[in-house]
Amino acid sequence: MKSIAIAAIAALLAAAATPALAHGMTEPGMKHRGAPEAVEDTPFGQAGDPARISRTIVVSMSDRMRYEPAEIHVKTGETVRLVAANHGAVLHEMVLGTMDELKEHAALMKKFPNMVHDEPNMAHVKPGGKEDIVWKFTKPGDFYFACLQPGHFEAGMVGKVIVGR
Ligand SMILES: [Cu+2]
Repeated sequence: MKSIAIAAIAALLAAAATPALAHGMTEPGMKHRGAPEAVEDTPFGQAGDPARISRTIVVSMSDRMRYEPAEIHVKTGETVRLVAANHGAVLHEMVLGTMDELKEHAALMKKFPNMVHDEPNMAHVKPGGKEDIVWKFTKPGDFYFACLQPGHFEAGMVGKVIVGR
């Protein structure tokens, strides 16, 4: 009787684990955008709870198409407030993602320069302005942030987030 119950639970767990696994191995072209309801987990983490911020990291952006710092180290599970500060004279952005996703997005921005979207993983910052991204890094790995204003990413406006275990 007990072993039957355990087997049933194991089967349930296996069934529950399968979609999570499939989700982890994101296929190119699979989108994780525009779900305002629950907190959406992405391959690079999820929108963070502002009440659980462990650190604030200011990242300055300039018309030299660079971020300072260009490399950020966080721990898995850490929620940080990234403050994107624009010290340039033109609009800059900080968009978090995987390299594949950012490249895809940059190509799309070239085709549709007026495409407007606002998601928790991005900040669009006017000259002289500041904007926050509160983000929880849920998985270890190397992730990136980039400015997707046409030409900026290609000019090297990209930074790296290294999420350690
Ligand atoms: Cu830019």
